[in-house]
Amino acid sequence: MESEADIFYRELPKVELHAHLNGSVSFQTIDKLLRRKPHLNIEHSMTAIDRGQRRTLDECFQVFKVIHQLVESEEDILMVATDVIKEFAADGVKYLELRSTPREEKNTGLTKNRYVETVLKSIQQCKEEEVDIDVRFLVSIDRRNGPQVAMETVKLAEDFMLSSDGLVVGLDLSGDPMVGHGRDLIPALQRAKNCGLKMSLHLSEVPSQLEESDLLLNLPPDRIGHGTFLHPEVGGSASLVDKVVKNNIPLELCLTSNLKGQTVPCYSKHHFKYWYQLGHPSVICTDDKGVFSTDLSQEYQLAASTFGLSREAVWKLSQQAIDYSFAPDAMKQQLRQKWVDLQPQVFK
Ligand code: 6MZ
Repeated sequence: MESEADIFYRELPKVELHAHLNGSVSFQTIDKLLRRKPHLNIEHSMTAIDRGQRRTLDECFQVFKVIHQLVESEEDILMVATDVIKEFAADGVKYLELRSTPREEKNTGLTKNRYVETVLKSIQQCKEEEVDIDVRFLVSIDRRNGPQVAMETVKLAEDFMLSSDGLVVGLDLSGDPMVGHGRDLIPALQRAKNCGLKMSLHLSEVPSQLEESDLLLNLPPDRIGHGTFLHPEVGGSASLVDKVVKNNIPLELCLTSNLKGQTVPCYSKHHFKYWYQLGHPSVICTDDKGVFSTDLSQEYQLAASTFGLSREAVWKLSQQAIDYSFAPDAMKQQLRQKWVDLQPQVFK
């Protein structure tokens, strides 16, 4: 049964800015995919990390490979994206920025173009069904695939930014942080910036990436994913922090993901504390709600209980996230109004 606190966090209107599509697939949707593809011999334990379990980040990336085997046709993508959007809406998320890496699948004839079109179709269908959520899309570059694919991905994102009626707003740089070097991706990212794509970059998700983070911060990005090892207390540097602060770059922080992926030792040592105490723009996000068996309400509740945040402080966090989104100004205004309208009900 839901406690009074559970209800508060679910009813709290929320903004999700860091959600990878294939990492967000729920247990229920995985079930439907498994039934479609019994020949793959995949089990639930291979697609999610349960409560209390932890894996190395490397093992987390193996999980994505398994999910990719299950999601390989337009039909799969449409179902997965639609389910994910509706689940976020049911969790009280009013604005969602979904991100995903366009994939080509020889087996099913899927192309990268069709991949993006299919995600956009699911966003449009949810809108037509009046699901209570606004969704925008970020095209992901998987750093593993190198500079040439990164440049192609930027061009793809650029085309869709111009033709998707505002649904594609930007670019994400993600993928296994141990593979490749950000230096090689600078030309592609610079091009993205020049053509007006908003940019969220995974930065310092693992230790010892000071040089790469410094280079990427010079772009500068519009938001940072994780930034776990940027600050000096964990081997980062004052000059990196300085760049983030001077450029006022919001951080997307994902507590459970970092704990389960073992890049932070425990919740109380999560870098949320450092940045929050600094008064720096920080947004609570899920990263991969399916893989890490969580949702955004739980993440807010976890941040509040770990760091002693009052309900008013939690409200402020969720409200400020609107400012850090890549939504157009008119939509930000509508969202702010929604928060005003919902406040009496949430604090009843
Ligand atoms: C870096 C991550 C990630 O794109 O197929 N991804 N990249 N760090 C993380 N922290 C755990 N979690 C997910 O969704 C899955 C892909 O998102 C990226 C990886 O590239 C992964 O393959 P899509 O929808």
